[in-house]
Amino acid sequence: MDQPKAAPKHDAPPSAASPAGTPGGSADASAGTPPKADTWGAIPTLGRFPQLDRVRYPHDMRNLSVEQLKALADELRAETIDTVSTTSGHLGASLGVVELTVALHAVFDTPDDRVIWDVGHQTYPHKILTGRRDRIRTLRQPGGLSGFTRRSESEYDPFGAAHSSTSISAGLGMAVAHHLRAEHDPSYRERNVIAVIGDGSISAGMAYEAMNNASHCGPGAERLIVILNDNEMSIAPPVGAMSSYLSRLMSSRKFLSLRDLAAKMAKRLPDRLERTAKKADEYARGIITGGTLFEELGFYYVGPVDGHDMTQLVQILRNLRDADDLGPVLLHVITEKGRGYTPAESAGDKYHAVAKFNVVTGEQKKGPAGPPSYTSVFSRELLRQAEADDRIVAITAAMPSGTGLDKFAKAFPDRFFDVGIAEQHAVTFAAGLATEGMRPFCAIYSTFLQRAYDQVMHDVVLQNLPVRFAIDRAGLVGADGATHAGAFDLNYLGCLPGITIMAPSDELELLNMTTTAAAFDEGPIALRYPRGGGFGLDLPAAGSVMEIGRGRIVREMTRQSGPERGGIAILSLGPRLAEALKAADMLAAQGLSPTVADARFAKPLDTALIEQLARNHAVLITIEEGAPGGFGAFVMMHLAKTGLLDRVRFRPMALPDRFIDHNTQTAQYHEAGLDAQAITNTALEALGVGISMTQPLLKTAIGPKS
Ligand SMILES: Cc1ncc(C[n+]2csc(CCOP(=O)(O)OP(=O)(O)O)c2C)c(N)n1
Repeated sequence: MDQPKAAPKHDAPPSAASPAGTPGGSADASAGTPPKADTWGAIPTLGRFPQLDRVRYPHDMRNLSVEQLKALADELRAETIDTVSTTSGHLGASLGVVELTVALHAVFDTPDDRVIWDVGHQTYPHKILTGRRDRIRTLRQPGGLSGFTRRSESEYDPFGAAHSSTSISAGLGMAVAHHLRAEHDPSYRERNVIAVIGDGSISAGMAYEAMNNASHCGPGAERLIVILNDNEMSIAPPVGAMSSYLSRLMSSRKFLSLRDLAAKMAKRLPDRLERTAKKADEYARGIITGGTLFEELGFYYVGPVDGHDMTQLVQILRNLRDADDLGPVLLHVITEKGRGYTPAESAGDKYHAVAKFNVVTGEQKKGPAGPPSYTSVFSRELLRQAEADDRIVAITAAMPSGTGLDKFAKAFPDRFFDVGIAEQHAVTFAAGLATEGMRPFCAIYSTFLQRAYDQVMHDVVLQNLPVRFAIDRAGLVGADGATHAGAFDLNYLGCLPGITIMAPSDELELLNMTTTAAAFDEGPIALRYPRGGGFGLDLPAAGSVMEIGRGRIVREMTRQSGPERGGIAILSLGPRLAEALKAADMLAAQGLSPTVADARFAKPLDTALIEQLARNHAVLITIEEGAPGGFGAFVMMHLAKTGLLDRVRFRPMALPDRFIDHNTQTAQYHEAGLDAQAITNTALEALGVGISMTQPLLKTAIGPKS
């Protein structure tokens, strides 16, 4: 592969800011002075980490010795810990790749060479080394850096991520594109493409689709280096045959030795020597014993390698960079999640995702004790149902604790299935279970269920199989941002014929909807509920079965505003009901008395309720925690078909037609225009009165649409 050029082509920072690492500059980092920039001086740890202070961009590292890189890694780790202690976030994965991050940026010519991080949750050290240290403490904060990779954030993020297992496909596309471009433009330099993927993420089908294609994809693909970051952890301990295979691969071999490295250079040696070295290479790589799965897929397998040994890492990466014709490479690197921070290393979850914490003790800050989460209410009721009904089974795609199914797993290990990061398989597996009379609950976050859309349509809904979709994290989700927002499930499910879709307005409703789903055998049924806590309602010991497709009036208009119909109706789907009720109070303060209804079902619609609201009110507002084209659109369609749209002033309120960045959930909904004030404004505007009006409304203002 190409040697990296002396100077990167990208828009490099001023060399004055990085004297030690300036291409051609002194290899003695101690000769440099810390960079100065507008916000650089605001870094709270500046001065504490001498080696790190000299690295603002990767080219500042390219002349460092291995010893200096080791020192840099130690400081980078400390900076990462210090940062996440104040921001919260994905700590464990980031700590595991500190050495790998340093070695990659030291050896490869980033950003011209592309480093793609799968999921992107392990990129805090990468962000610190790629010009973002001065903003790293804005990570996941409003207006701050994203918790994942993002093309718009940095040229060092060649591919945006957050959903797993995309890196090999994207990297392959880039490698092939580089080749095609170079063919037509001799001045275009082909680049190395490195995809770093975890042992959890490599369990997903998409990774295999990419590997299956890589060695047959044509010229360019040979520049792809897949680095399998094997820490024997996903969020939970990884599951499945692939995970066992990797463990066997790891334990059956010693870490790659220097002899193996020499063998990698075999092609450059004279013939006889080449043969001997090649033999050693084959032996070391296990080809004699049948090779690895990756070799069978056409990859040049190298490993396993100690991912915390900087000396080895740098040597191996250099060799891979400089070798010309290995084909697509798979470098198997063994790392430890949470490495170098005792509280993380000793925690069961390796601090995969942490709240703000005390650096000395590792103790995480607990938020104020709030009401139980929707997740926990679902989990508790499902357990109760499963105790009484042994046909109930639960499926998660690598998210046992996030979905609350960890408790189910403990109570009913035989009826619990963690299928790995494999949402597509999870859905069709559930379909198979349903064909044989089981009652599967497939608990998947709204955003990740997007992966399994065809399976939902083709394998479940088309066959009318009673799979229960427990769709957690529906709506806006806060600090994880747009990649994780559950914004689209009402749209992508709502258009499927025959599916039932429920959305609880509070935790009591969720309890009853879980009970309803358990009892519902007539076809596919989904319940979508949000991230976070409910309202602290007293919950009965058991839920009750609801009538399918029947909403409820929560607050009835008390005063008819005119001789005919008049007034406002707000029809809410999901937990925006609380905001609708607040809006009703705000409107009441202005002399209006809206009707507020809870739709409960996005499908089938409660058409009787909708028609009643449209007939008896001048204004009908719908509100939902989803993108345009969901519940409001279904209601509008019904109104249009029945002619009621001609009579009522209909105002659908949904998320705006753009992605909402990370922020608190409350701020996100405010930005989206879906809070009580926005509902109030919408109502007043629909009535045709000024929103600043404080006097009680005139009867004429709330008469029917002319
Ligand atoms: C499609 C999809 N499903 C689920 C997730 C949630 N998720 C985020 S990280 C992660 C575990 C990844 O494990 P691994 O690749 O081994 O990386 P590690 O965190 O161990 O470094 C999961 C399941 C996701 N990001 N994308």
